[in-house]
Amino acid sequence: MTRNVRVVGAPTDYGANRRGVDMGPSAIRYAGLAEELARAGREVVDDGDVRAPRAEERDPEAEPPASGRAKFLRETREVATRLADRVAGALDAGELPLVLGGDHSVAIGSVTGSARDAEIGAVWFDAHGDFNTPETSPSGNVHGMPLAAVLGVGEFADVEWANAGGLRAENVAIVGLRSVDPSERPAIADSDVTTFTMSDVDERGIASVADDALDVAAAGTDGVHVSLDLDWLDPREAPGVGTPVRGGVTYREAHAALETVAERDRLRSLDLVEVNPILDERNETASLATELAASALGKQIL
Ligand code: 5AB
Ligand code: MN
Ligand code: MN
Ligand code: MN
Repeated sequence: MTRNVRVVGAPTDYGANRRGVDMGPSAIRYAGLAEELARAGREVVDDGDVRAPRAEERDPEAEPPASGRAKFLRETREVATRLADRVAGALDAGELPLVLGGDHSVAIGSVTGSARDAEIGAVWFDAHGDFNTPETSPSGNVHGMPLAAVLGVGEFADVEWANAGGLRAENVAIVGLRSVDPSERPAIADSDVTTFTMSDVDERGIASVADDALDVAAAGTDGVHVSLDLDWLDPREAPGVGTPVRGGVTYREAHAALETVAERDRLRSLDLVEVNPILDERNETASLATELAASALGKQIL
């Protein structure tokens, strides 16, 4: 199944409350995304960016919304709903949507779009759990909440635009976890998501962990959404991220995991998020993102 790829940028930093990650889509394109995906044998159409509200256009009087301690939830909603329509449209056209973040709050849009007319699973490659809610979040930043949001955890139960109807927690696997907030931990433990920590990667090897994660996401579903937060990798490999955590996967482990995604051939939609070119060194994190996407989309060495 070699579906054409439709690229959609979501240039927002509201979820991270930190400038720079909004330039991720430009940096990833500039790093040669189209050429790299061509090497994976894919036809690529670039759909441009969804419109993200500019900081200058915000009406400070309109805050805070009924969102407790979540910052910029109104802006996040605007981007997510536009993105969800683009992702669903690409899938309707038989294409594979590739979403360029932006901070990880954009995954609310890609996952809800991908799960609009299908039962899906998700593999979350990330140092973090992204399982906070407005109540548990230590920062108020929505990029620490997208998994809780799409699964309707806690106060997100009533936030319809953020809930992904076609995604069940038992089809979600988080891979590479090494930074979980004390307030976030009980929600992960109480949920049916499957977690593979860096200790699991150490003990079992990435190939076996990635294979199990795909089993979880593929079981009984129509396809798998892969959300790749570049802080999943060790900061030595991926310095251009806003919330780096030491002890991440290596360059080779990352490729091996995404090659497993390609081998299993269940990929439905893909995110590349949290690339911050202001913090990067010579655009190498953006470049790495293009390479990893190519591995997930079937690029072969021989
Ligand atoms: B990312 C933290 N848990 O909620 C929080 O990069 C960090 O999308 C979240 O994984 C990191 O603010 C969010 C401390
Ligand atoms: Mn994340
Ligand atoms: Mn992260
Ligand atoms: Mn297996």
